[in-house]
Amino acid sequence: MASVAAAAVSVPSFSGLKAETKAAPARLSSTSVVRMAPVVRASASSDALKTVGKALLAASSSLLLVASANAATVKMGGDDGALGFYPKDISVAAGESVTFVNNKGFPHNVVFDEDAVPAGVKTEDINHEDYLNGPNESFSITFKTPGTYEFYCEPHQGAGMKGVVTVS
Ligand code: CU1
Repeated sequence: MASVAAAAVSVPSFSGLKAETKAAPARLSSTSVVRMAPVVRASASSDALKTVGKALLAASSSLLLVASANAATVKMGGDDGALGFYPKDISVAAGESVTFVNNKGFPHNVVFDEDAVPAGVKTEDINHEDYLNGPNESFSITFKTPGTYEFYCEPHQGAGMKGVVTVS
C-alpha cells in the first residue's frame, strides 16, 4: 500500500518537472541563455564548494575524533574558563590510559563514582584526589576493566564538572 501511494505522488510531480524544463528553454532568447549561463555556473560552483566544505568538515571532524581517541587527553576546564572536562565522553580500549591536563579554572581533581564503575573496580585505585593547582599539570589513569566509569571534579561537581570514560 505504501509503495502504491508513493508512486501515485511521485509520478505527477515528475511529469510536472518535465513540463517545466521543456517549456523554459523555449521562452529564453539566445541572449538570455548567455546571460544565464554564468549564473548557473556560479550557483553550481557554490553548491560544489558547499559540498567540498561539508566533506572537509566531515573529514576534519572525523580526524579530530580519531586524534582524541588515540591521544585520550582530557582538558580540565575549558579554554574559556568553563568548569568541565573537555571532552567529557572518552572512549579507550582496556589497558589504555587517559591523560588529564589542567587547563583553566583550577583547582581540579578526578574522583570516580563508586556506584558507577564496573564491578570489581576499586575507585581508590584510579581516583586522583590531589588537586591540580598549576597550569598544564597532568596525570594519567590506566583503565584495565571494560565498562563505563563516571567521574567528577570534587570542587566543581556542583557546577556540573563531570565525565564518562568508556572502556571497551
Ligand atoms: Cu574542577
